[in-house]
Amino acid sequence: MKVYIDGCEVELVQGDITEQETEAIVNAANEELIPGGGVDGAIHRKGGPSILEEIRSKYKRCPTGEAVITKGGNLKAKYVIHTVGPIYKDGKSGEPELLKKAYQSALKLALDYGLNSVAFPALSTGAYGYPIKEAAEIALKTVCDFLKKHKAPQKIVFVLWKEEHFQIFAETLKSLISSK
Ligand code: AR6
Repeated sequence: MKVYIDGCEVELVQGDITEQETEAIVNAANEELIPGGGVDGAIHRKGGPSILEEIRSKYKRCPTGEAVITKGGNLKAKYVIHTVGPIYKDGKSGEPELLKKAYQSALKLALDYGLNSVAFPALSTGAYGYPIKEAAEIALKTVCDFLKKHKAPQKIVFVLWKEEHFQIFAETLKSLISSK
């Protein structure tokens, strides 16, 4: 599924983010920037050790809601933007704001680096337990608002690992567009 927001493309695909050929892919990292499972594990496995070496040489940690950038090592993407989404507790502990901030921080870095295309996973919806429907609404609204404001990056891809997540993102994007 593909839509255009002020001339910028937002695409939803089902698959593996490490296979994306966008200029940057976004990693669902943790505050310690220690490679874990899920997207993080897959990125470090496929990208090779240079990604962690660059992290260790430049960054100590990354607070929730913030992001850092490294090169992409052996990945097809030139850069990896490591952003930290919130651990979901009850939805009333600042999680929506922090999830929004995690997307915004990644998008801001993409802008600073002049990147034209960025792929995102559904941040916080795996190990961090964020309910998918709420997470999809925040992810898509935040990205669309950013594109309207900055008219960049030119292309955003959401890469959903699970069929169910893809369907929920697609429904959410449709209703977001039609409510305009
Ligand atoms: N491509 C795209 N999406 C994927 C992939 C993949 N290769 N693999 C999993 N997903 P998660 P989080 C989906 O756990 O919830 C790590 O240990 C997955 O189905 O990767 O933000 C880190 O080190 C889910 O919907 O990230 C942190 O400690 C989504 O990606 C912690 O997990 C996010 O799941 C971060 O947890």
